[in-house]
Amino acid sequence: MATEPALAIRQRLASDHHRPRYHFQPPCNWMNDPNGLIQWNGQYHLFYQHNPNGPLWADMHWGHAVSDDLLHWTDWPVALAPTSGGPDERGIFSGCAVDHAGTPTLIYTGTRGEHYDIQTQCIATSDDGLLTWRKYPGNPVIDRVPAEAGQTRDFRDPFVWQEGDTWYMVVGSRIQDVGGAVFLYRSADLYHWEYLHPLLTGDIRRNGITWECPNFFKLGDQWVLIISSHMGTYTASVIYFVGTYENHRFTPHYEGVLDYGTLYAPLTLVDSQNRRLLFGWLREDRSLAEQQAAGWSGVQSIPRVLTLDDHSRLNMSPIPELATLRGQHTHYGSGTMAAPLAVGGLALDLEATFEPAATEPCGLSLACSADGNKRTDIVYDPATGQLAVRKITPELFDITTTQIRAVPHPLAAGEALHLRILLDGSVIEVIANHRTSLTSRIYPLPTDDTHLRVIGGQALHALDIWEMSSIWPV
Ligand code: DQQ
Repeated sequence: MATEPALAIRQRLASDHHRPRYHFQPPCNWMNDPNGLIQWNGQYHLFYQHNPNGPLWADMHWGHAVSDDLLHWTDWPVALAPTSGGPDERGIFSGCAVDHAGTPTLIYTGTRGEHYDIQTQCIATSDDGLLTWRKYPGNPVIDRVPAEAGQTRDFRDPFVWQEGDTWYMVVGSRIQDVGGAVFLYRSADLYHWEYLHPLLTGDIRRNGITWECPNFFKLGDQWVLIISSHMGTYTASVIYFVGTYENHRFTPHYEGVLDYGTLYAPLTLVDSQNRRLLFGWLREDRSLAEQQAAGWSGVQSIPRVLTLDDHSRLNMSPIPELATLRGQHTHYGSGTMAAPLAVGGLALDLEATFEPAATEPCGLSLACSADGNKRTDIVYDPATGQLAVRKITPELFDITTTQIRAVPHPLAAGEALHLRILLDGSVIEVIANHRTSLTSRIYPLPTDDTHLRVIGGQALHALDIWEMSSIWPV
């Protein structure tokens, strides 16, 4: 199904060392949210917010890629494009996919109006194995925001599931002057929807004005609501709530941050192994002019397997399939490792365990110059209980440039620090102790800065480094 032009474009851009080698992105141009995740006849389908005509956000379509293993993807044709005069004429916004009694069905937000002022929920189906899609002639299936929202615009990103014979949908929105909200609907046939009530409403001061991209699902014996909060900052914008769900009422008892960095608008699916998998859009961290010049923007995270721990915290691990991309392996045991280590390139999977002393920071410096002056530090400070990603560029007076993100990561008494780090060109996914996620992008990234250094080597217990192979046949 891969088309020559797509592969040719990938080949042309492959020498751009900012581009990831083992994370999914389209051949070129803009991508944001993952959409419509579904496994069909064993194959994983990833749809995504896409501008097929340029590297900046505009004119939203749904791009489409297919995979047998969640790692190697084949580009399929664009699945959904705006229809002039239709309810999605201004753009196809985010949504989900379901198996409707054997019919693959996409449920998405159609937008109209110059400022996307009219947002409605629409449906499309496929009868040729998810290749082409036919929009339901009766679209939209939900045509207005519930009156209690007190506003008429923000109403998007349907997430649908089935309980027995009944379908349920949550839609991201807001209640004027109150805060973000997720509205709950019910349907017997997927096409006629009855509004029930807000599933949850936020506090405008704490968690933002508008909630986007809700996901609501059972995990173990609890229910989890994930929302992306449009706060205009990079901090704590993907939030989750864990609680009970009875009589269509959700009562959260725990609130956490899913990612503190550039991961946004995540979407989940359950696969045939009964795993709840999460993909997230890894946003860029460079100017629009640089994105335009590069010809591409946006990356999908490596899918993560979600579980809950005994404290109701969401735990996340990159899919175990990732191990199949691991090549050259280096292992270090405990003890000081002062000298910078030359590692093979900028596509690495790392696991490190530290037993932090009371005061000494520990962690790893990645993408280091040989002299160690230029680098990106991923460092835990036991004195503050904070984990940070800090980019050091000496040219700018030894101070950080693009980013320093320090986030809370409290360790229990006697708990070791575990770091899982996926470095891939300009992408860094950091997950500490399976529960604190801090994704970042590194720009600019000189090609020769491929050393690694341990910070606080005395605390190092074990370090494993794998060089990763590319997922593309170019
Ligand atoms: N992205 C889509 C919206 C969604 C937002 C538009 C989140 O549907 O609310 O591209 O990144």
